[in-house]
Amino acid sequence: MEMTLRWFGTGHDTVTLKQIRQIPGVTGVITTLYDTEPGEVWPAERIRAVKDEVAGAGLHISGIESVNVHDSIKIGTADRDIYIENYIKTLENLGREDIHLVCYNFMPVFDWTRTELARRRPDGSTVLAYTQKAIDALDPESMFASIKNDANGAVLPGWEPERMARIRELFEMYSEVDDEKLFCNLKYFLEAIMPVCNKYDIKMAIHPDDPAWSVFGLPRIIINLDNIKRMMKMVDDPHNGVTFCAGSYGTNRANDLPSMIRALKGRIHFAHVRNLKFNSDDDFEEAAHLSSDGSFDMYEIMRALYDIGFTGPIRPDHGRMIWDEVAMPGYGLYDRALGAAYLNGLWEAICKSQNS
Ligand SMILES: [Mn+2]
Repeated sequence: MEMTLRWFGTGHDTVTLKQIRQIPGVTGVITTLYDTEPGEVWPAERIRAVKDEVAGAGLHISGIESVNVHDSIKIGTADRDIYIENYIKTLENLGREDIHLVCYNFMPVFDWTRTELARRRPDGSTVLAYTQKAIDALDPESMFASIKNDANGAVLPGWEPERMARIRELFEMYSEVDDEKLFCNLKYFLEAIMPVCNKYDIKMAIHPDDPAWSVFGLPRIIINLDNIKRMMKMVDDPHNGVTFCAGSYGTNRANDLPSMIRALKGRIHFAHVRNLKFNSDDDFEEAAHLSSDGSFDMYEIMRALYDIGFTGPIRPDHGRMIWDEVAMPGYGLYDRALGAAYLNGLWEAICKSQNS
């Protein structure tokens, strides 16, 4: 595996490449062109510029998170082929720049959903949290308002104001889309992009829905092993794989994370590893990465990745806000650096105990 950190780009991230370069064991970044809209073609010169910037800091681009998929593709409207064509052009431009991993998601309307961005924990740190009660009591618009007020001035990925201004319209557009239709539209998209993925050896790594169940009545499909298997089988190509996000699949306690990892051998292209602490089945908060701070056995998760011979990029995921840092919720420097160091420590111990 290669340890990486997500980086949103100069002007969009409070964390600098220089800081990332100084986290021991981190050699790559997972980045994006944060100011592009879903459906746009990413210009080759902009990809090259960010690649050069990252290389200039002594790092490299290990993958893209995300190239977002336009709603027309997810909904399956008549104009979807235009946006698929644009997506293919973006993939070609990435492939020509020697970038071979793209994370994306197929979640309708919202990306990840949390009900609090700064829940205070006993040690004074603040974390992202989710409680089903809050979802049940809110409509999507008021939820957006509360998320926005909590975001330390940052624009959260998947919660861009332009999108949220259209939230009613988006819900209306998805009203005819159920799980089956969404699967169908995902298949159509994957079949269209696989030739270019094969040509440039680009691994597509779908990110799970977070939380891994329906929110506000919207369809959600990338939520458990059965559905991932269905997705991989319907377009059976090694480039059609997954981002194994422990914190997202782990929101559903029926998902056994280490055994899912073992079942997905060969098709996990990217891993997000983080811990959650459950207060009840429908209330959880994002703990420190350490096993003892949350509900997951992080050793067993890393061990499963080791056992399947995982060689792709891995990144610590959302961190707590600690040491008075002000940053995009979940994406500060300090706790993610601690997470990377901890995961690297687990990995070293697993490697040495296996080889001794
Ligand atoms: Mn994730």
